[in-house]
Order: sequence, then C-alpha cells, then structure tokens
Amino acid sequence: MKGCPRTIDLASAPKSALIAAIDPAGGTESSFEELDELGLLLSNLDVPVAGKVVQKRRAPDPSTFIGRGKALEIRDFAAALGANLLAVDDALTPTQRSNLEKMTGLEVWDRAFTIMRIFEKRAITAEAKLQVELARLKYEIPSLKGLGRQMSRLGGGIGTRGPGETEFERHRRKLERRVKYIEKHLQSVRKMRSLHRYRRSRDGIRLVSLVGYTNSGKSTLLRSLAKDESIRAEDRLFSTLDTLTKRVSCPARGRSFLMSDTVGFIKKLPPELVAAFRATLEEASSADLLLVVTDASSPAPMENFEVVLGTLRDIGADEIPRFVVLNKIDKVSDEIVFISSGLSSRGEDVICVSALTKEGLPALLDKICEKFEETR
Ligand SMILES: Nc1nc2c(ncn2[C@@H]2O[C@H](COP(=O)(O)OP(=O)(O)OP(=O)(O)O)[C@@H](O)[C@H]2O)c(=O)[nH]1
Ligand SMILES: [Mg+2]
Repeated sequence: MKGCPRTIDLASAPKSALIAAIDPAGGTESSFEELDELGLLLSNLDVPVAGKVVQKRRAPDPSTFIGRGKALEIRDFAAALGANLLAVDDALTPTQRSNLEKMTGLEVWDRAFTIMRIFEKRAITAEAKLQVELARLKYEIPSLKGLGRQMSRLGGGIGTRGPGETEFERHRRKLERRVKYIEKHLQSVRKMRSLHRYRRSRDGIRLVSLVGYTNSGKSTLLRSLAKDESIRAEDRLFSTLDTLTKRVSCPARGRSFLMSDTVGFIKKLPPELVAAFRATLEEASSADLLLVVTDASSPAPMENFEVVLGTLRDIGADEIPRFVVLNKIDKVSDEIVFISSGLSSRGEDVICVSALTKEGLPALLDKICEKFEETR
C-alpha cells in the first residue's frame, strides 16, 4: 500500500538508483558534487547510483518537486538505465512523493528517508532501535493523514466517512499509540541518564563529549585516547548510534576524566531523528567540554563544521566550551594550514591530530586537562 509505513526488507532493496536535486543556479558543477553525498548515503545501503539529474528551478514544484516535464524525462532515463529507485536530495511532501511515484513508476525516497534507512540498518541496541522506530513513525504519520483525506472522498457521501478513511484512521491511531508508548519508554531512559549526570557532576567528574560529522573519526579518537581496542570504528556512515562513555587518563598531569562518543551529524539530518535521539544527544548537551571532530581530508571540512554547529545549536549545546579537533592530518598536507587558520580566524580553538597515527594526541590531552585546571 503506497504511503503506508514501509517495512525494511533488505532482500527486496532497490537494485540501482537515479539521484536528483533542483538547483536555482542551473545544474552547475557544484550541484552535481552536492549529489555525491547522497550517492555515498545510498552506497551505505548497497544501492549503486545509475545516474544523476539536476534540474534548474528557482523553487520546488509544490506537487512534483522537480516539475512534471522533468519527472517524465526521469521515467524514460530510468527505464534506459534499468534503475528502479529515484532518490531526491531534499525533503519531499507526502503529495510530492506520491505524485513522483505515479509519474515515474519508480520507488521514491527523499534524503530524510535515505538517512533513516541507514539508521535502521545500523541500530543494534534496543534503545537505538526504538529511537529509529520513533523517528520513522513521526516521518510516516503525516503521509497517512493525507491519504486518509483522499480515501474519505472515495465512497463517502456528504457527512459520511468513506470506508477508506476508516481503515487509514484506524491504522494511523495504532501508530500514534506506538509513538506514545516509545516516547514514554524513552522518557524513563532520559530520567535515568539525568540522574547519572547529576551524580557525576556532584562527584566532580568532568565529561568531554565527542561530536562531529559522521565518519570524521570520533570513535577512532576515543579508541586511541581511552586505549580501548574494543571500540568499533569503521569507514561507513553512522557506525555509532549509541553513546559510549570511557575513562581517559592524562598521566602527565595525574588526572582523568570521562569521554563520550555519540551519533554523528550530517547535512539535513531529519528533525524526526534529532528529536527521537534526544536521550542520546543530551549526553553531549550536558558535557563540560566538547571536542568538535572535523575531518581535514573530507571534500568540504568548513561546510561540515558549519553543519555540526547548526546541529549543536538545535540541541542547545552551542554555548558549551569547545575545541575543534582537526583530524586525519596524516591524509592531508597543505590544506591543514588553510583550514585551521580559517577556523582560528572565527575564534575557534583548533588542535590538529591524527586519531589513527596518534600524532598530536598528547598535546590534545594536555590541553583538555589544562582547561579543566583553569575552571576548577
Ligand atoms: N587516515 C586516517 N583515518 C582515520 C583517522 N581517524 C579515523 N579514521 C578512519 O575514518 C573512518 C571513520 O572513523 P570512525 O572513528 O568510525 O568515525 P566516526 O566519526 O566515529 O563515524 P560515525 O560513528 O559513523 O559517525 C575509519 O575508517 C577510521 O579508520 C585518522 O586520523 N586518519
Ligand atoms: Mg563512530
């Protein structure tokens, strides 16, 4: 049933995708590059990209997003390439998605849905699974409301409810009950976490939180600093979905503190996911110090840093003292000076490291301890 929550069936996952975006500047080189990240998101779901489409438009078309003519072109392009999925690098309304599906004959995902599928694939713990389910329900319910209204027009006379509406309404109410149940459960997780934080702060234990773009090297940094090889770090997006806290020692100064790793950020992170992961993200927003881990070797480190700052603002963590940890310096050379001076000129305190080769880590540890000694 189109528009209903789509359960994940990896066996029937799309075989190849066309990716599309609109660009007010007119299908420029950079708008094609923008699509690279959507391609990377899809490759994390093992969906290869068959082709890219950029449509020059000042604003999205309210009913088809990309425009009717372009949608029909996409239908033919997909048939020629054998693609069976259209992924759009933006948020689609339920109407846009359903119209695009009808016009192209393809399954249609927007960027938020693509990101949620990766989260679904990565979620292992019960808490992560519940948080992803909550985000997915919140994302899907509005499209059911639209469909309920459409169905009520079929078969329903004046003042009566159509048979379709009754069915959709019943389904929607069931999903809303599930939302309430999950929210109640996550509320108790938040209370428990808040109690732990209260005890930690009462006992004078400092907490450093690692935040940053996905795949920037947060888990690798925690693994190196906490000297714990069991911490998983992988070259894939959203590897970490749960908060993991470890003790880190600074032998030179004879002190230690806690360091926590958490879920990574990305451009246009769906608000439903940010809201659902509140219990996890609160660990970052209650830290004494943030390390904003930034991948110096990524195609757009400054842009990624901006995205992270935006998300920190959304979760109320932008006022917490922070250092920018410019990571993966073993992979770059001249760019480091350029990026770090760009960040410093904005008033950021920058430290260059390689979490992998451990270059710069003693200086980072020292700087953290010095900061805590200043504010004792
Ligand atoms: N060359 C190099 N690779 C690094 C460095 N730090 C991390 N990596 C690699 O980058 C990839 C991602 O590292 P993670 O530590 O999993 O990144 P993350 O920020 O925790 O990613 P998510 O949990 O997915 O958000 C892995 O393949 C790491 O080996 C570094 O300093 N140098
Ligand atoms: Mg990680």
